[in-house]
Amino acid sequence: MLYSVKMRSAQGGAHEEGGRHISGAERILPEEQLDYAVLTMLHRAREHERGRADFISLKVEEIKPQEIVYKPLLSFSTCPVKTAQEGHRAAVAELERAGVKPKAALKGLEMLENLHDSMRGAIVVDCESGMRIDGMGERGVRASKMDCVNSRGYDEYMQARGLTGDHVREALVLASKVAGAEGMVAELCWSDDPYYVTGYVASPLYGYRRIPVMKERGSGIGGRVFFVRPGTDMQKLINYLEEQVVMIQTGEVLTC
Ligand code: PML
Repeated sequence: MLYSVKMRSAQGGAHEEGGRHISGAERILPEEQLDYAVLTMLHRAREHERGRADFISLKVEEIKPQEIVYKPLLSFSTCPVKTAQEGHRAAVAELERAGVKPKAALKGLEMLENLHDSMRGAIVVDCESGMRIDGMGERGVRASKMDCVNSRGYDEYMQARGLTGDHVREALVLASKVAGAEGMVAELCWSDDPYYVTGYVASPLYGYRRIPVMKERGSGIGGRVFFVRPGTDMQKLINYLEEQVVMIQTGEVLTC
């Protein structure tokens, strides 16, 4: 049996009482790995570079096998950039290549640049008009309930490519779930961790394009924009991203 473990932490009280979001994490794991996962999350909530959390919520739920959908891991490659300016240019080019109109790509980028603080969820934007269409305010749409089928195999796969750490591990799994949504054209993301400047553009067509520099060091603002085709059923999309349990697997090494 698998279990979903979720952590969210905030400063100044709970999120729903106006507390500032500090960190979040989520895993889907077999029972024997639960204790370790809970302790790791607790540690992460208390040690985060965005600040000291005074509210930590941990939720553990059983997942029934029939609730699970399987999706492939996105392919992975890196754009050679050295500055945030180059990173933004590369991101816009990648978004356009994936099918986002130039105006919409720039608008999405601006939305992330102009955030006053990080959002827990993502902004959803029409890939042609560049209009925000989720109507979810400061909360945004949260991509949740995903993990990889074989955690150890996935860690080995990442390490073999020189990719270590929670950020990239979690981001590639999340991006793989997001790219599997109906109507999804591309995702733009960079981290809200002040000392982690990497971001990415992910798409069903070109996979996970990692962009090593997307912001200046020290900036605690980051987030995600999901670009979708006009006419995408938003209720269905939100339900998939927030509620559908998705386990990610690759063709060869990672399947159990
Ligand atoms: C995050 O930390 O929330 C996003 C991380 C984005 C980049 C991950 C990477 O490829 O290193």
